[in-house]
Amino acid sequence: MTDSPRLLLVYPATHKLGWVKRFQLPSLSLNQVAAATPKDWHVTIVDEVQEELCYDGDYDLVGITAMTHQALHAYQVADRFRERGIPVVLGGIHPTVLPDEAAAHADAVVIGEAEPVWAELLNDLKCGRLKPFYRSIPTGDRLEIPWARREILAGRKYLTTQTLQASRGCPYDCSFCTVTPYFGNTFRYRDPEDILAELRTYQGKLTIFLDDNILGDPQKAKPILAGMVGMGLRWGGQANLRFAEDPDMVKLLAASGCVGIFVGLESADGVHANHPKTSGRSSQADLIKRIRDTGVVVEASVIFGFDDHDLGIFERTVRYLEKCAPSLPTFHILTPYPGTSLFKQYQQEGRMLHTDWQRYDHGQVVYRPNLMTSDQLYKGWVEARHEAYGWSAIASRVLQSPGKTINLMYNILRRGGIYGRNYTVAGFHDPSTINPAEVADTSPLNDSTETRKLL
Ligand code: B12
Ligand code: SF4
Repeated sequence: MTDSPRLLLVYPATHKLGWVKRFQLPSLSLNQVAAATPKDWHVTIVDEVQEELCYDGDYDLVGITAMTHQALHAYQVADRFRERGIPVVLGGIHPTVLPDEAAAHADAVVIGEAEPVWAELLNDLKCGRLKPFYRSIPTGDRLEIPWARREILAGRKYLTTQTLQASRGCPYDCSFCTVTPYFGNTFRYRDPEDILAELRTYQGKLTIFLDDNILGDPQKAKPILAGMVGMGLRWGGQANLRFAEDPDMVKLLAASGCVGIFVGLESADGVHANHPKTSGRSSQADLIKRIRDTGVVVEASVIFGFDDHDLGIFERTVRYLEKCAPSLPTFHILTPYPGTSLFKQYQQEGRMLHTDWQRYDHGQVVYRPNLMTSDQLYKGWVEARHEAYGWSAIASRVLQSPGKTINLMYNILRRGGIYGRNYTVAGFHDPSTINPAEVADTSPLNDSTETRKLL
């Protein structure tokens, strides 16, 4: 290893994006790894969404991040560097939930958050005693992490490089979500002063909080929002709708410079509707209206495919969303990700169709739904999106919001994405390409020794 060792961090891309790539965010996952790297290392980040990855560079270590849909490509990238004798570390949500699988393509796997174990791993590498697994387990209610190294991204064309997290973890433990089992069942917040000090260094206005639920603990979120009042930032993030039960919180949200908030409604009706995380005393429609009326754009997400969803769910959801009138409705197909309790349940019931991870992206059906076929689920999702982004539905939503021009613009952009997508691309969604024999492939996943230790 040279005096100034060289680290390459890779964000794998699964498909090419056109001009839309200018509206993407850089990988905070990799930037936080960069920030946790001792200063004697030279760090390069390559984001395949934005640029070509060159495989013949001279590196002492390559680190690759992966969500589930990126995992197979991440393994290809890892294999190519390892063929050249360059050690590879895999980290991120997918290697965290399936570390044994990832270990077949890596010299080491980081299970969980990098910060507590990264310096030790780099030191072990220097000493030639790299271990196969480094595990960090979230504890306590404080989050102490270094500021992301945004200077590494200088000159790159992203929507903004001003992304950060105020908190990690979430106690709600939704059956379809990977966050609680792996990032902790409490909200761990950073010291508000540290967050505000970081925000004061920002040069531009647009800022995105990448927390799972930035307003999840209102007592902890309020000092952060109060400190942001007057900073002139325009920020977005995601949260659960419940915060809007408190009218003061909604006012503070708008005053702090929030321009858009993403909330999960989950389901228009049935078992997954009115989950305690989304609502309590007031209806979801009232809560959405309360936020929207302050001028903050509300993007509300629903999921299709829960076990109590029958064929009527698509129509009922579209009508329900007309009533709630979020600025932007978003539709997802239920995706049981590995590591979730839903995945385990469906696997035990023999309902997982395959483990082609590239298809685990909320836009394809990877399991057998209960009250409809997978094809009906897919078609219902396509049709609901088309209906919700028809011109009359857009007009009705936009007319109910202040900031009509900006709302119209967002809706037209989203409509372009929905109507412009070719849903018949071979292999994109074609249940006939799924080999039922692959169902058996899912069974060893729960036997992963590393996964068992983590759970
Ligand atoms: C920001 C975000 C995005 C951004 C990513 C932008 C970018 N360039 O990174 C965008 C909007 C593009 C996105 C898209 C999607 N996302 Co997303 N996203 C998130 C979110 C909210 C935060 C991720 C983040 O940046 N966290 C901050 C960093 C610092 O934390 P971190 O990623 O956990 O990284 C730490 C450790 O994991 C580890 N680590 C991570 N990588 C590496 C690498 C190495 C080498 C090492 C050592 C360590 C390490 O160290 C880091 C520091 O502690 C997470 C929720 C979550 N809690 O993870 C969902 C999440 C990752 N997304 C998810 C999903 C499903 C998606 C979509 C598929 C959803 C969809 N269809 O709309 C799409 C994929 C679109 C596509 N085709 O690419 C799921 C992933 C589930 C899974 N098993 O894969 C999550 C977990 C949300 C959830 N609640 O389930 N997402
Ligand atoms: S509230 Fe959101 S982040 Fe929390 S467990 Fe549920 S889906 Fe995941």
